Amino acid sequence: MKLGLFPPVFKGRLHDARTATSVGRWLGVAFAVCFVTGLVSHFMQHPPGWLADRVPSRPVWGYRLTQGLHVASGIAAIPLLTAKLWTVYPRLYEWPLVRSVKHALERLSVGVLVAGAVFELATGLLNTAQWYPWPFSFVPVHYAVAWLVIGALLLHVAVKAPEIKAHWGRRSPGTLALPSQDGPDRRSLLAAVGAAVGAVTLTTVGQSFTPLKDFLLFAPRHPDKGPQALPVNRTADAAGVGRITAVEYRLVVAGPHQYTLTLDELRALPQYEVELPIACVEGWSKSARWTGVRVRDLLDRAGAPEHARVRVVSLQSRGGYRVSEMGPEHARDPLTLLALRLNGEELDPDHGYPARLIAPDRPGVLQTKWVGRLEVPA
Ligand SMILES: Nc1nc2c(c(=O)[nH]1)N[C@H]1C(S)=C(S)[C@@H](COP(=O)(O)O)O[C@H]1N2
Ligand SMILES: [Mo]
Repeated sequence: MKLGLFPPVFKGRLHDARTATSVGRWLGVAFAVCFVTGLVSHFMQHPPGWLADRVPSRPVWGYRLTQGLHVASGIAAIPLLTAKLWTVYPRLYEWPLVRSVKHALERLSVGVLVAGAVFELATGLLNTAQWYPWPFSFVPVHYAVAWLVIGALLLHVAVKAPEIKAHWGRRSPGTLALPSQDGPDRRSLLAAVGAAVGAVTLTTVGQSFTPLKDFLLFAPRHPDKGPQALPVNRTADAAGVGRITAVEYRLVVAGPHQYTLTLDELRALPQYEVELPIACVEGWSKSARWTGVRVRDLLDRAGAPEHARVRVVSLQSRGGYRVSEMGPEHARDPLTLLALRLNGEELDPDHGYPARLIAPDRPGVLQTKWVGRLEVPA
């Protein structure tokens, strides 16, 4: 390329619409899965009023599946997006920069799409590593930009519909004769991208899909590492919860008939055992055996109405996760426990000793540890 010549000439092949379509449709699938599972996660954590009393507690593995898919599809999208950007980057040098108002808007929407997509994948990936090196609050920003990306993506697909249609099938139509010698190269590129997706998936998905845990390479948390073979997101020390002793511990159940229980009294109530996962929003999940008292039994004794919502309050004095709320589906579920034991032992302090909430189909962040109060509106 001669100096000063603009725009540059791209002699490399595969920077064409057919390659862009081939990679783009898989990227589209990854984004669609990621967006829908992200919405599920958002609404389970922050249900709007009309949903708050209806958040389902079944299937028990529901959130584990959707959040596992959310993180896996986001990670798979990284090599796909990289390949897609490589395919189309010569368009950056398109000249003239803008040909019409429509063209300007189209380029602008692609700019929003690329910037938003890179932002979502980067912040999401760092979130799975529990690393928040930015000044804004992750959840609302990640959520808002997701809408921006999906909007720009739908617009992009609509604008490109004719080209996508022309290149979707196995063979390109005669009207768009492409150099046929590109076929093998394109297949090699797609095979390489497929291999990259397979590799990043295989080496990370074991953090939530435990049968593949032996292949874990890059995942920040291994499902077997942690006290009582269960990972910990925030330790008792990190949460500022001092050692809580059995003697001083009290559980307050505040409802129409408020009462207080000591740990011995809690242990003397009927105990149930359930097998339920902790499914962390940050991408890991692991099933465990929990033993404790049914929350619904505790609520009945306080005279709580059947449809009451419940606030679960931790002894942790500050931090975003010290309180969680639960609608009747979860509060009345026979599997929802105030757990005292984990895998046959007393809870480790890092798992919420002496008592923590465990409920089916619920984001890990809402499985409150070091529970000191259950509150129902009087
Ligand atoms: N009080 C309190 N409960 C909490 C948290 C917390 O920081 N404080 N972290 C939550 C998060 S993000 C997760 S994933 C689970 C993890 O439970 P574990 O440490 O027992 O595996 O606890 C939840 N319960
Ligand atoms: Mo979490």
